[in-house]
Amino acid sequence: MSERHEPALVLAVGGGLAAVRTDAGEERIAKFAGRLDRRPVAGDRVQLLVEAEEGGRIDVIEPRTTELRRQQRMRSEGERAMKEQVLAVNAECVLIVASIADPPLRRGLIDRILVAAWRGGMEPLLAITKEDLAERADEDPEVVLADYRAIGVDGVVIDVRTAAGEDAVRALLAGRTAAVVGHSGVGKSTLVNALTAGGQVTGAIHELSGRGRHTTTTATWLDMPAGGALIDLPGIRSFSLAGITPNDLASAFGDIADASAGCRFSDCRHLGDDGCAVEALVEPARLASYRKLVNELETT
Ligand SMILES: Nc1nc2c(ncn2[C@@H]2O[C@H](COP(=O)(O)OP(=O)(O)OP(=O)(O)O)[C@@H](O)[C@H]2O)c(=O)[nH]1
Ligand SMILES: [Mg+2]
Ligand SMILES: [Zn+2]
Repeated sequence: MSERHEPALVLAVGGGLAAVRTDAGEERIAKFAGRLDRRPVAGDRVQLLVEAEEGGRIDVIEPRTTELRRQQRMRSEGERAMKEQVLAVNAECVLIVASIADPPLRRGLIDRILVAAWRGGMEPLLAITKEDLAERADEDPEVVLADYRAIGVDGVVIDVRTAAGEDAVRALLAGRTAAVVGHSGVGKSTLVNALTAGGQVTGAIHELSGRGRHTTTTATWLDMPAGGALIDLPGIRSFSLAGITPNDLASAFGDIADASAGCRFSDCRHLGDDGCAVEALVEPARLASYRKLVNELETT
């Protein structure tokens, strides 16, 4: 069999190898060419050198349309050392998944992912899961949804075990590609499996990700039967904002930006400043999220 290059999509990466699918529909486990200047990520379009019956080598990574990135603190290298991690690429949206309970909903985490999505040029969407556990929760899921809708983030409240929830998320995604992000155990994979009919987990992915019932360890691309795709990501505990400017933050809080028109001083930071109009106009939980993030920006 002669050597040839074929365009392909990266489905999952693990252990220095990638599960890829060629545009001809063939799945292969690929090595990385030594000269690659970055690591392939789920969602990457690549040129695959097909050299044998099986396998292949990723020789070229095509330019990316979007990147979802976060900063990671490197414990081994001291408190201040940060490393950038690319979680998923070429997604059009970021589906933020948060359960209303078990684990409890954390607005701070949602807000940070929002900022990262906007910054990376993706539309953030919100799915609040485990509606069936709402009585145990501190917050009303519909109120959470309304607060985010007020800043232009579309979302749904779902019980992942009902078809109604699946339909609502499908409508939200409208056939697009979304990176699915959130804390561990919120139900990302459960939702992804429902939307991709579960049957998409094929041999190559299985080999690399060991994908099954348990916690997700590798970003994994899965097609939705009616169009679009989901990139199921491992759960994240924290989402550092290092490298994000106050301007990035302002665009993530359009409601605060609007309300600030009434502040006495144009450089008002809305942190209890004299003549601040924001406190009276913005929902307290939103303002608290904003203040927490400003604080964090100033300490990283
Ligand atoms: N009660 C209830 N449980 C759910 C719902 N959705 C998912 N779960 C359960 O929540 C647990 C975690 O679900 P996963 O889908 O593995 O969560 P995940 O977000 O993919 O977790 P990581 O891969 O670790 O990030 C499983 O036991 C699911 O059965 C829901 O709507 N209601
Ligand atoms: Mg998972
Ligand atoms: Zn103000």
